Amino acid sequence: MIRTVATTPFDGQKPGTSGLRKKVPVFQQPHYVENFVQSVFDSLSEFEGETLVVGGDGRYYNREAIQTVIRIAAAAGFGRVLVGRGGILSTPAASAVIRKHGAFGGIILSASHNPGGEHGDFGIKYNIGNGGPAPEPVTDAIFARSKEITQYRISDAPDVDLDTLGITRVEDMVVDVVDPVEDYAELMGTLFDFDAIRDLFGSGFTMRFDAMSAVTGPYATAILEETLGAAPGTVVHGEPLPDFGGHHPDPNLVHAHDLYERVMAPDGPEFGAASDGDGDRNMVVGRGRFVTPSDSLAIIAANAHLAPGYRSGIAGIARSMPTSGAADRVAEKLGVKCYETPTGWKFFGNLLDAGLATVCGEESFGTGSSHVREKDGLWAVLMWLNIIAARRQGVAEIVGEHWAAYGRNYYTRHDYEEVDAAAADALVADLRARLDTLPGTVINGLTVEKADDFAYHDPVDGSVTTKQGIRVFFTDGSRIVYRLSGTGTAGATLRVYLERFEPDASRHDLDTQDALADLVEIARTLPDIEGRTGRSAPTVIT
Ligand code: VG1
Ligand code: CO
Repeated sequence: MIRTVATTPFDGQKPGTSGLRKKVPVFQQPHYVENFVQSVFDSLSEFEGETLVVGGDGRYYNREAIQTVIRIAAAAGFGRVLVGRGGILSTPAASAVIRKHGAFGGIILSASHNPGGEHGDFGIKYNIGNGGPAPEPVTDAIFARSKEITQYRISDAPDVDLDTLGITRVEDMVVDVVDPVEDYAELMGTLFDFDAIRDLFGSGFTMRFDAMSAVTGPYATAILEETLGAAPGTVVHGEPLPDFGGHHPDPNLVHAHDLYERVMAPDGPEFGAASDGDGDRNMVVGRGRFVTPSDSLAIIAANAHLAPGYRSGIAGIARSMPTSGAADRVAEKLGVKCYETPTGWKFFGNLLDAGLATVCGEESFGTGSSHVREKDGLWAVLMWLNIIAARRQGVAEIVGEHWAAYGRNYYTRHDYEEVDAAAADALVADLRARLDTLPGTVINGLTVEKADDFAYHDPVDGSVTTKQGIRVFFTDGSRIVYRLSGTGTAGATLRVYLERFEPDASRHDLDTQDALADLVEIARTLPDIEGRTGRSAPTVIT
């Protein structure tokens, strides 16, 4: 039976950079999930009888939220729900399933790289029919609806058995529990030269893939070990756990440090990779060389033609504004455009749909392509394996040759996490107020060339998105960017992005923090980070 339940709005159900993210206890409040999901459906139209894809990264509260989504979808009139077995679907796999089955959209339960568990974070994200995150007009409508909601409609059917493949019904709606890996693995097989990668592993190439006890484990095991012949044990922490084993499922030099150390050891594996909570991020490290995400995007773009799915070349590149300019240099050489978008994958969707870009990336360990509408961790890893197999070179050699050909963009990001939100807002507002007076100023020997607040003009739908980050450019080509995170769940996180281009190959082997030391100092003092936030050093440096 379908019941109508009276409810009142909750404050703050505003989707951020990538969906609604809050602490688990917030989501556990009665009506909280129901209100948000009903607000999503109330903001959409003409989905009667259509298919909705549902799945998540397996974190704490995943199964409970999925049951609620299914009951509300049935009451709203969806014809079919495709849900991953065990409630599992990585974010890129959900995108692939939406696209392959022509679904109306999808609901992804994840807080991505944020920690999980009973007191950790949870999240809900709506993706549209192209497989990508809902664009701003849709998320704005969802938020507006959440502030006015007075009732939701829900089936009182019992829980669906999420662990058994096959079809059941909730009211008139079909619920199809599907293998979470199958469609995704098939898609990967069409993009990459699996035979060449199989030969690579067959010749003794060693790898360690750290799934960080998050969603990518089943995908990586099926593809790397079972399909491509990587040695058993190549995938570690391969079982998705509700609390990610108590770790922070963020693949970077801080949270995947163990992987880094192992690959750097002389007797370690030749290649290491890791993925985040929901499987859309990736970290790539070769013996003797960590690859920054910005470099990874550039190198993938320059070598994509080596993979069968991209043999005819790429139409264009897109990168988020804070991502380094390394990809721009590749685009220039290839004679294609490089688009600069605000942070968050939702801004790539239009460019990909319009065929303007093929490869996209963000400095935050995200790379992907037109095969789905999300960033895709395992895709990036397979692309690297394909490139390594085709070039018969190791990661360090490939990166070294890339820098020699294009120059090196030294790059680092300094995060100040959980700072006082008002202080962070004031810091940014103050920088914004100084934009006009900064040009010409000399700080620590560097001269400010220009400064602005990044605004994006979408070339496809003409929409304008303002206030996407304060940029300070220096006359020597260096750049500092300041922006506030839109994915945190406590206080504010100030992100400071630093970059300097170095054309001289004899200076390509410096330590990144050393190479950028003067810029780091300027970045700290220009807005007086310590005075305003009480922090003398960043929480996380990547
Ligand atoms: C961060 C990253 C951004 C990424 C987003 C979602 O956002 O900076 O590049 O798209 O996370 O990634 P923010 O607003 O906190 O800087 V994920 O893997 O958390 O979906
Ligand atoms: Co993620």
